[in-house]
Amino acid sequence: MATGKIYSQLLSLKTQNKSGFAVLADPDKIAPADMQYLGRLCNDAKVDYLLMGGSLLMAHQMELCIQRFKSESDIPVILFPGSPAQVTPYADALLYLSLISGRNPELLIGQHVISAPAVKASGLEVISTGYLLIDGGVQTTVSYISHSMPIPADKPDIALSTAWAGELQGKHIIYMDAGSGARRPISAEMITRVSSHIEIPLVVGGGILTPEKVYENCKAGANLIVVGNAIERDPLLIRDMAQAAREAVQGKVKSEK
Ligand code: 1GP
Repeated sequence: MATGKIYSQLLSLKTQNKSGFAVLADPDKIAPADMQYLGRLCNDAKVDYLLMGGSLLMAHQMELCIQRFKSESDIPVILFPGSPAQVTPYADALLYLSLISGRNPELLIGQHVISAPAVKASGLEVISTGYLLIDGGVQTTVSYISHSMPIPADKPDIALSTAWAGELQGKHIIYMDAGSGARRPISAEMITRVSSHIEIPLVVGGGILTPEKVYENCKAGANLIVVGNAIERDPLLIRDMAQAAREAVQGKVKSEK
């Protein structure tokens, strides 16, 4: 039963045609010492969530990173785990990902069985997530690691059918990801096709580099935009990107009048 605080916020973004903005931090790429600075930047920009996770987790610094961030910020931390080893009660919520665009049973159910006891014991808000990998023009780490083929970028109907299947199975949200470092982010056309036909919130990420693209994706129907790489390169983008997500909402309201 999905009744947690963060899920309620995401649902109300969906029902009000609004969008939020989340920063993705990969503990393999950011030093715990930089998490306080990131926390202050996220506070100033009024970012909605910090997502934490990575495909590899070589550095084993996830908990320290979360603690440092939380020492500066009350912004909720949501785990976006690359493996069950990344589940930690230090966060607020967990995207319980099922890679429904792939056909790898380990990522559809196997890893979930392994991680279920730890997830139940964690006390985290669990957000069951239908995760769709979309072709971003380059083989991404997640596609390689997951042994799964992404959905072709020019097949919005396959994305929609997959999202519908996730919704019918009871997933709480759909997350469409072109993969970190994607050369081509997900098209506005695909976002609109999926968003306008599902009742649950839609998260979009992968290869988003500019506030303009954030704005376009929000207008197209994304309820939460996730950006990692571009912000690692230029943390000062956070402010304009978060603002673009908020402004896109006003654009929608205006165009509806
Ligand atoms: C989150 O994988 C994305 O969905 C993040 O992608 O690092 O390319 O922003 P970027």
